[in-house]
Formats: sequence, structure tokens, C-alpha cells
Amino acid sequence: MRACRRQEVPHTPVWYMRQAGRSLPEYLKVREGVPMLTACATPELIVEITMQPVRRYGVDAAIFFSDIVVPLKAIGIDLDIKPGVGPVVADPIRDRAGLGALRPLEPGDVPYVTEAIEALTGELGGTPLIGFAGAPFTLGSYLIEGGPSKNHDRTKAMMYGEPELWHDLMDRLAGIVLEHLRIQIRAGASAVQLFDSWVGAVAADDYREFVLPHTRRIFEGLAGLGVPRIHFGVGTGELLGLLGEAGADVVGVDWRVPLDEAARRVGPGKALQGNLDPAVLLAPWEVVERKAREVLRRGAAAEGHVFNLGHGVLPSVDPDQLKRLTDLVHEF
Ligand code: 1CP
Repeated sequence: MRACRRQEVPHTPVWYMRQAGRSLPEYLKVREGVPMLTACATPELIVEITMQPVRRYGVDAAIFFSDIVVPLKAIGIDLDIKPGVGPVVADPIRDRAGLGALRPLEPGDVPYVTEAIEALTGELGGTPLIGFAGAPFTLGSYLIEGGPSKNHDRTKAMMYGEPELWHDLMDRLAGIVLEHLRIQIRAGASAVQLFDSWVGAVAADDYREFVLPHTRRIFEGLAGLGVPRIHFGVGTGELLGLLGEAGADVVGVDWRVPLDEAARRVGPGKALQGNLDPAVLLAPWEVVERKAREVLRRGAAAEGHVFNLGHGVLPSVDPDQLKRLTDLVHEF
């Protein structure tokens, strides 16, 4: 929390995107026979899975166990998370009639989120809990494409070809996302992260026109609630300044841009989060150590630094590597 606010810290704090999940044997065990979206709607499982990496690694923050599509499922969108694939939408939204499926989110739609967060704040003691949501562009991509996509073709076709429909879709999603983040903050989340994982597919000028107004609305709607706002995307080296401009307190950086250069691109008044290449953890420890020290050295150029990977933990990573990495960051 202090690093997010660009205050002095006793050591660089660290947590990992996807710190909960398939790299952990204890996760695989509790998930046996339980579909992903069932787990995301079961408070006892949410609490247990959120706590697992905190217990094992001693990280400085927990991230709420859920998925970016949970609020969409909660308002009645017919979707599932298929093992080995990701979110799959039964009726993709590709025209104005499709927009009707996106009604506003209400707290009563996600009682299990509120219940789990309230339980977690007790279990976690002083360890902050990070709430999160997917950003309108990334959620929109799943809704328009109908599932994971490499090039986001149909998404961009709507963005460029039907700008009015695009903005209406983004507007509805922004309202849902903002309410979902507010629900998490009201229940006790100490910080929030907006995942715009796939927005790196968009050029800066197009980001400014088609995405920024909607992400800005979300961050402005959270101003004054007293929680740090983190904004993350993959392949966003050319967008780092804009991710900050959208209103985040902390800009997440993937591994492609070193943190000292990222600090220049983002400008003053922001903290940074990142940015070890997740694949480095598959190399021998000596390599992990060298690369992690380099991230920490360059991160010192930022006004605040939260250590993380540049994207999520890969399922094949040995948890012992992450434990050692956590200790290294704390001792640095
Ligand atoms: O059965 C399983 O274990 C499914 C794997 C899995 C997990 C563990 C999925 C499916 N989601 C999650 C949890 C999850 N998703 C978290 C949990 C907490 C943590 O970080 O420890 C978070 C924050 C997310 C967010 C999420 N879901 C994002 C944004 C973050 C990112 O990785 O960029 C995205 C893009 C998704 C969609 C999604 N859900 C699941 C998968 C495999 C995917 C990606 C599919 C694709 O490549 O498009």
C-alpha cells in the first residue's frame, strides 16, 4: 500500500499475478471436480484459494480469487470457462440487439464476492487484498469474439467500422466494471487492479479515441474511495503514458520495457508494478536471481515499485522458485 502511494517502504513489496492457480498443488487439489465458475461462486473456496499463495510464499498482498468474466456471468451472459481454453461466450455480441444482454450489475448479483471478501479481510490480518476487474476492451474482446482471440479481428472491426455501437458497448461494460470494483472496495478490498490484458493490440491514437474515455470513467468513479488503483496490460509499451493518464495510481508493466524506461514513459506522480518475464522462472535459480536483481535495480528509478511478474505465473513454474524469489525481493 505504501509503495502504491509512493511512500517510503522497508522493502520492495511483492505479489504475483496468478499467484493462485495451476502452479500450486494445493490449488489443483481443492479444484478437483469443481468447475472454475463454480469455484468463483463459492465463498469457502474463494477464501481458501486466495489464502494459499499468501501462506506458501509470504507475499505482501493477496489477489481475490475470481475471473474477469464473473460479473458478466452474474448479469446472465451465457458463458463458461473451458479448461485449457479460457472464457467461451455462447452468444457473442456483434450487433445493437446483442447489447441488450448487458444490463447494469447490482450488489445482489454477486453476493459470494461480498461474502468472501468480508471473510478474507479477517483471515488476512494486515495483508492487503487486491480486488480486480477486466477492463472494457478486454472484456469486450471475449464478448465479441466469443472466446480467446489472437488478433481481436472482430473486435477491431466493430471498433473501426461501427464506432457508435463500440462506444455504447464500452459504456455498458464500464458501468458494470465500475460497480464490480466498488462492490469489492465496499466489502473490504484495499486496492484494485484493472486488467486490460489485451489492449496492447491497439495503437496509441486508437487507444485515446476508443478506449481511454471508458477506462478514465472507471478510474474517476473510484477516486475518493481511498484505494490505490492499478492499471495493467500486456504488450502496452507504447501505451504506458496513456494507461497512467487514464487515472491509475500504479501502472503495471510487462517484461518488454525495463522499469527505468517505463518510469520515463509514465512520467511523474505514478508508481510502477512489474516486471520479471514469467518464463524466467523456468530457468535455473542463478538466472532468476540475476534477472530479478536487475528488475529491482531498475525499479528504483520509479517513485514507487511493487515487484511482480510481467504477466501471470505460468502453470509449469515450480512453486519453490517463487518462494525463493519472494525472499530475494524482501532481502534486496
Ligand atoms: O481451471 C483453472 O484453473 C482455470 C485457469 C484460470 C484461473 C486460475 C482462469 C481461466 N482464470 C483463473 C483465475 C484468475 N483469472 C485470476 C485469479 C487470481 C490470481 O491472479 O491469482 C485472475 C486475476 C484472472 C484474470 C483474468 N482472466 C484475466 C486477466 C489477467 C491475465 O492473465 O491477463 C484474463 C485475460 C482472464 C481470462 C481467462 N480466464 C481463464 C483463462 C485461461 C483466461 C485467459 C484465456 C485467454 O488466453 O484468452
